[in-house]
Amino acid sequence: MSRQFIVAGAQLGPIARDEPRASAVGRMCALMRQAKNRGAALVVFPELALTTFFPRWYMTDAAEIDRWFESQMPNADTAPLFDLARELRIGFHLGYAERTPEGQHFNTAIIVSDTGQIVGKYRKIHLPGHSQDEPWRPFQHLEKRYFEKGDLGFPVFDHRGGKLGMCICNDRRWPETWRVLGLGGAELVMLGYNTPLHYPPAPEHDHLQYFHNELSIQAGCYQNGLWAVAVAKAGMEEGSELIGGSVIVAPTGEVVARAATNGDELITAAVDLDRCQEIRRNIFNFALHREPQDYAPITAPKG
Ligand code: ING
Repeated sequence: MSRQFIVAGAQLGPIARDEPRASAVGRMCALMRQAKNRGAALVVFPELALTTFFPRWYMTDAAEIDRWFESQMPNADTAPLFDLARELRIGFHLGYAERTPEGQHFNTAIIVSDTGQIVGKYRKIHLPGHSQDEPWRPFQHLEKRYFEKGDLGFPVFDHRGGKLGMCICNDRRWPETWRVLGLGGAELVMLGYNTPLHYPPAPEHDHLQYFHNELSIQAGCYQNGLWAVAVAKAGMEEGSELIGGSVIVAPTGEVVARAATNGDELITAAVDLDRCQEIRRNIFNFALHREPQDYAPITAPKG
């Protein structure tokens, strides 16, 4: 299996609150066909790609909350995406809200093979925002209310002759995310995000959201010698402006593809997984240069 292939990032524009999952899936199928036409072997869809970003609203009714979650994957709404992947022979990454049979709720992402099999799962660990209604905010960010912290760690999956990892949105801001994936041997990290332009606790940073997005991903790639495909749900969604700026970043930290709109848009790049070694054998040769005996505070318990 060639370790050189084309990856695609399928950025999505807004998904309306009342937009059926079938509509979002239809938009993703169109982007998957585009990706195949451009020779892509893998297409990355955003975080929570099936619905509007529902943590922007305060809800108390369990049934109302559960309507935003998937109890099975694939299911009737997402089957067309899995079927198309199998028909076109293209793999994909999908972010969605997962409700387990035991009733747990996670912000989840999966890797699906080009035969339509789920070959990897990740559950978001860094949950931003808050858990109680905060009426002072123009919109809520209640991920701590609706999701549990992920319980799968930062796994790395052997797939397509390489080592693929995932993270989700806020995870990308934390260097620990990238280092744990790097230590796991990840060569390509796929991630989706829903990032509001306005950050109510620090509005003086609003103009920096695109910069912080790229800064986080470029640093993660360079400091761990890995590729990243980072894909936005973007645009004005139910009154909340979400940043676009989907990017594909090389192990050198260079941005090799970037979205130009805030709508449904495909970006692609040629990836050579062997290029990770330019970094991992040299400047960030973990075996030679890391000094974990001096890093204890990083994993010391909080408080
Ligand atoms: N969204 C945002 C993110 O980390 C956020 C939350 C926005 C944090 C702006 C800081 C600044 O990109 C999600 N879904 O994590």
